[in-house]
Amino acid sequence: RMSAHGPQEPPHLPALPLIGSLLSLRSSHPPHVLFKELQQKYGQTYSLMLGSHCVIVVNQHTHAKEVLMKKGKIFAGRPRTVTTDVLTRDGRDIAFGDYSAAWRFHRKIVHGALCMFGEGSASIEKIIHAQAQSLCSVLSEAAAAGLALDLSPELTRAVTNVICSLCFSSSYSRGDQEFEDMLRYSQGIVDTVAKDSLVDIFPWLQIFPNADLRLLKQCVSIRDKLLQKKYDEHKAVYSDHVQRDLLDALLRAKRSADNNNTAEISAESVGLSDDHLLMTVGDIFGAGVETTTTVLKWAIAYLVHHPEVQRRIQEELDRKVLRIRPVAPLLIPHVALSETSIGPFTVKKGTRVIINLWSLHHDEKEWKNPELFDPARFLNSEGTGVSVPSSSYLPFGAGVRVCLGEALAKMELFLFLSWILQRFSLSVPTGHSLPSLEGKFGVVLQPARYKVTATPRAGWECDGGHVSI
Ligand code: HEM
Ligand code: PLO
Repeated sequence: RMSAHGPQEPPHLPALPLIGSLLSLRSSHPPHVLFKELQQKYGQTYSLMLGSHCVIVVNQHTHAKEVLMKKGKIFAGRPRTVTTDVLTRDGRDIAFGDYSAAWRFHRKIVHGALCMFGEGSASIEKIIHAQAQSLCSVLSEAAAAGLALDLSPELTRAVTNVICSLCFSSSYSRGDQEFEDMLRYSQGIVDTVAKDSLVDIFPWLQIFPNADLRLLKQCVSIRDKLLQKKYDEHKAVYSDHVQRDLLDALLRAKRSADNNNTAEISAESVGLSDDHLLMTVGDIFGAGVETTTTVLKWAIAYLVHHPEVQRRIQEELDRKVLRIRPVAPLLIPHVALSETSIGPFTVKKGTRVIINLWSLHHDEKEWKNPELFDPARFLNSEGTGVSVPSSSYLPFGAGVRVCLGEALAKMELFLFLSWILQRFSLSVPTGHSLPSLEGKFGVVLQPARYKVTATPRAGWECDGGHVSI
């Protein structure tokens, strides 16, 4: 498909006015799977119309890296959509906000705040340890009672408490009403947000229904009340001399911009309005909960399917699960900020680009037996260290829009899984079937609910949580 005749248009799905390429997108598969299949007919990089928007779909890693890394700044834009505008007060956040001075500034503050937790008594590692310990004691209780257990609520609480410590210096105990409310609104947001940019265009999900928008607005308003409460509490005790968490770091940046009220750096122009601060902390809180929890649930589902792997588990489990079930199979759509190209193909300004991570991670040319769960493919030939066997692997994206939580997420996945697997063997409860590995496509790819039996391993029978290290 390479051409010697200079720049050319990418292969295009048939399109009609108004409905765009809708007719070619009818399928019973979720979009990442359908986009992978369409390669057979249109090649690895092709374009289509979603309504009136031109979208390029990239299914291959060299083009993906050109978009994310080599031309990262050109493709750093984000589309504006009705639902993400509702969630983020018109894009005043990091993840769904367009490329701007405010976006750059907020990434910097978050990065700095997360680095601040590197060492010392409040270090991220210590916070995770404490949560892992309390998670394992809950598992012990269930194990002692011989119960089949849905790990989801306790995993979520452990992961939430880590990000809560980092954002707000707070945590939730079991049965906390605010925590229960958070779970409910967050699932409501996951089920509805970003559907209008992508999912609602697909006929089997119907045109984005009003009931969804109503639910989204309801959930966002509950979330905003929670964020506002944390914000007010922080403002009330704020001091320039102590920085406990991310929210303090954001407040400090705002104070110094407010004091330094020169024309160039007013609070609104660098994005330090109350709205911006709330939306940034909302992003980190939301991403901190939904992503890591989802990967842990996938990991455990696969380990229940593969007891032999469970026995052989070593380090860096995160990498291994992240290939087979990427949390964000289509990343977040990118937008070309100026006219450019991808490989031999011309790209007009304003074109949306979808990187299909699903295709990259299931590319038969790069991965032998892509649907096989085989963590050993990430080990070197001696089995002593980690090596990535293919460059078609980008679970956190890459370039200027790379995930901000990569280091945190890897630390959580490694510590939580190690703690659990050191102490327990996980298996299907008698009479239950194996967890489904299919996944429900949304802003994150979530596994269906399942139960497991946790059996304490030899030497850990007494009390899984209370150990000295
Ligand atoms: C963006 C993956 C955990 C914060 C992203 C993107 C991916 C991703 C694929 C989109 C990149 C793009 O659009 O090109 C993951 C995975 C995680 C994880 C697989 C867990 C296993 C986290 C955590 C945080 C976080 C724990 C919170 C600290 C963010 C933010 C963005 C982002 C703020 C938006 C960056 C931007 O648009 O500039 N992540 N993430 N993520 N992630 Fe994560
Ligand atoms: C999850 C539900 C929360 O209530 C709000 C929220 C904020 C940030 C989003 C996150 C949700 C889903 C996962 C996202 C994250 C920003 C980056 C991350 C989209 C919607 C990924 C994986 O790209």
